[in-house]
Amino acid sequence: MMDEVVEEEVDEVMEEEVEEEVGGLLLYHWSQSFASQKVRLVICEKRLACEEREVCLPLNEHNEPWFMRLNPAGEVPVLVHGKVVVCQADAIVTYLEETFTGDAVPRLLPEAGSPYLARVQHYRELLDSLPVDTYTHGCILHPHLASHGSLPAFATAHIRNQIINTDAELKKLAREHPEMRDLYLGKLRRFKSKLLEQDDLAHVERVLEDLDRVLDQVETELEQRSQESPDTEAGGELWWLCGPAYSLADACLVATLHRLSFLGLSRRRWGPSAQRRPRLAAYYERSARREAFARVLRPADNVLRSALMPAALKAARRHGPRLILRGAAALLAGAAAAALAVLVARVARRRLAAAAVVAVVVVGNVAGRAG
Ligand SMILES: N[C@@H](CCC(=O)N[C@@H](CS)C(=O)NCC(=O)O)C(=O)O
Repeated sequence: MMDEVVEEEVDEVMEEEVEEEVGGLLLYHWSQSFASQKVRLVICEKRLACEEREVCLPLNEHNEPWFMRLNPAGEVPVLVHGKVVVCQADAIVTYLEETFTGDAVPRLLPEAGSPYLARVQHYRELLDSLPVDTYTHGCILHPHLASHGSLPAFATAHIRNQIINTDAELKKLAREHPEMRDLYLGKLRRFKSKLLEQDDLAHVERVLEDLDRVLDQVETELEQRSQESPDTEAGGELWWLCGPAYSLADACLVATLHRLSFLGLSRRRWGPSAQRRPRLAAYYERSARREAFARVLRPADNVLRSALMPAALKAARRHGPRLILRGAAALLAGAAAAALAVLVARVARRRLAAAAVVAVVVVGNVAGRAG
């Protein structure tokens, strides 16, 4: 794995973009990317001002050379803070926690020595160990695994096609950018081995069983919290996964639960229809009322963005230049035609005038001769 925090001169391609951001935070992300969502939840919970730029995964923008130069793995999210570039969601979150420590910035990691620290770290690691891409792509490749996803069928089909086309896309990029050939071919190898797993139904089912075991552990932990919480009697259950304060572990858990719900994997796992894990159901409901959830995970256009926007952008990108060229050609042709018409008219006018003069002279001569 590459260095996660790169503290060096960012290369020339980025120079312009970074310069205007010195002192500020800039996050390259994709709204439907799980790793990006986790980081954005943390940024929002910490109330940090951060400019965001979308890197459209369905349009393969993450594989474009400018982005690969920023993160050679070609993955979102990437955080740029002045001249510091941080890749990997977990490293970004740790960087933010260690860098922004003012009194006005909520802490999401308990202080060293706090009895809650080990618990938060345990759940961060446990939740991060779940291979989200396996069950996300697993549900897209084996739709029967999910019961009620938010992705419409055409979007699922679109993503499936994109997964299938990745192989050809990466090979094409490797041919077109020989200086980055090894990066693209390395990515292709990683992609193929992941795809083999995602395509293997038994493997995806095993991953879902692991997920269930983690959710059971979370349910037990939440049960413990509700017994510790002084407000349980009043129906408050104000504590979070690891203690009284919302933590990085909560951001991981909330993003995971949202992803399961988005994919259609939640109804069998918690809530009234599942009739199991009531603590988890209550926890998710309460989490969904947080501002960060509304800002990051609930934008009504999320599905549209992931499914329709890329197609529209692609069409604009593919046909846009042609349309602009056609428009420009039409304008040029029109201008040329107009100029030609004026010229012809002028010449014609001169010719007409000349012809008229000749005619007058001739007529005059004839008349003179006749007179
Ligand atoms: N380990 C990385 C994983 C990031 C990751 O897998 N990002 C996905 C989106 S959630 C991505 O960019 N996928 C595009 C690709 O791999 O081509 C992290 O935690 O940041």
